[in-house]
Amino acid sequence: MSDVVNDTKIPNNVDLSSDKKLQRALEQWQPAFLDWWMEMGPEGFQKDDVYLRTAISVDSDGWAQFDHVKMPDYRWGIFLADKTEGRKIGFGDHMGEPAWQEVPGEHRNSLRRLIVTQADTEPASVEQQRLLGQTCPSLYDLRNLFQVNVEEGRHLWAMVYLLHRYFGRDGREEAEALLQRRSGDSDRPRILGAFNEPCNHWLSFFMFTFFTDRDGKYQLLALAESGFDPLSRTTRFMLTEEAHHMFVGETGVQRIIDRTCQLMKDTSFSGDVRALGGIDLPTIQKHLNLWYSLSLDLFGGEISSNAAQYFASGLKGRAFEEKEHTEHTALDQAYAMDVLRDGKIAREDVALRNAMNEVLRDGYIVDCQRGVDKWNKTIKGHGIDFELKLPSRRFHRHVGIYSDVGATPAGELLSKEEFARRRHEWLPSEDDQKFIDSLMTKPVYEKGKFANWIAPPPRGIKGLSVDFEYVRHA
Ligand code: BYC
Ligand code: FE
Ligand code: FE
Repeated sequence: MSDVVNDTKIPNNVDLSSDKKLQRALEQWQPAFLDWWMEMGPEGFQKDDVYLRTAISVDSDGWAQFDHVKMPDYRWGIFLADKTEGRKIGFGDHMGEPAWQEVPGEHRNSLRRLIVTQADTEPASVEQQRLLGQTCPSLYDLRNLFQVNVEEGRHLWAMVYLLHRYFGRDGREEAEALLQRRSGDSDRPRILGAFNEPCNHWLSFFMFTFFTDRDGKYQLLALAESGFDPLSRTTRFMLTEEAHHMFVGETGVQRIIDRTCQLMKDTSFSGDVRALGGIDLPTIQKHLNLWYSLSLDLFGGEISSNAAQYFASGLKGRAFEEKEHTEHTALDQAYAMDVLRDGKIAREDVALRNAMNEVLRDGYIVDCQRGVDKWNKTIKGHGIDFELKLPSRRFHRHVGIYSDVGATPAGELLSKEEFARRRHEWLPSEDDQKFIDSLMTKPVYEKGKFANWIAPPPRGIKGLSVDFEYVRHA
């Protein structure tokens, strides 16, 4: 177990104090990070005491501490999972060689690009969510939002450490730039599409943490296989925190569904659940369609020479590369996928290495379906005849083969024009947005109280009761 230092400016288990130059550089980046947090982090809650989990080590049975803290005082630290002695590169052209402890010169640019892309999503999501506190449905949910936000901040720290430690001057410049781009800003946008989309109400927040944080899970799983050992170790620990983000999304949507179904069985229900202040199931389906399709884009093109090169070089593997695959070169193998030929769908074989984005997306889709099945169980449990469905992977795409055509949720191709015409059958309209905004105008700050459109959770955080004061709002 590597030693944890918690009493310095930057908590860490990477022996930061032994490298004074690095320590100074990171200590200089720290105030810039805090400035960014104050400007772009949760607006209106920086003085509140929030019951937060803080990572303090990578020990499986004691890695986190829970306490009320003010967010600007959160101890954002650098924690790498323990080193596996003698670890070897597990896939690609360098398979069997010792994992790299320093950046190999020939892979420097690719590696930096992967790390910067990963890093950029972390602050982006905080920016997207910065106003949500002002319409929170409860203190419990408010706390969960802030928990996700501070941990995305820590994920940024994890990547910035790699940039500073291993990429010299370029790395320091990239670390600066990470605090300068802004989600949704047309002049200096965040790198990936979904991270520039507005996430301005709680239904979107829960869909985002279910679908978009789950892309995070899969990308991190792929990077955890990396031959670049520090990247592997840091992403392995990030995955520990990620599980809670997806829990927030899955249970958040589930609780909205639960409440909607309750209202639909109320004696005053006359066919319009909106009239009773609930979110109707078709509107939930539309938001599912939106965030699922935006998140599918995050895996990149179906056929990608970048992905092939990342795999060949040993930089980015498949999820569970060691556990779930027996053959690790991915050479001389084909992956059959649907492609577009003359405007029609045709099945074609693609070299497996070039299909790595699609392979990762496949695993992601199966994982998403598991959650959707649980949501449907809730609906069924209420005896209501309605089923939520993941749309086809062709639906509403902006990256890859299907970005040039339109498609229905069932996957039938349409012209772009027809898609635009019918868009609001499948995706949230301005009216839907207005309706949701009208539900979520006021925050609920009373202990144990919940907005009308969401059911309370069955239990609180860390064994505490649901009516615990998770946020002491000044
Ligand atoms: N938006 O070869 P292609 C998370 C660009 S989420 C805009 O198909 P590649 C989190 C691409 O740059 C996880 N542009 O893609 C979640 C390329 O541009 P150039 C984040 C896009 O490179 C919630 C061109 O299209 N981690 O942690 O194989 C809250 C063709 O690209 C997009 C990572 O992403 C897009 N969506 O794969 C907080 C892991 N997609 O070169 C946090 C690191 C592609 O033609 N990144 N393009 O100019 C990667 O592994 C890869 O960069 C990607 C893209 C999978 C994203
Ligand atoms: Fe993250
Ligand atoms: Fe996350």
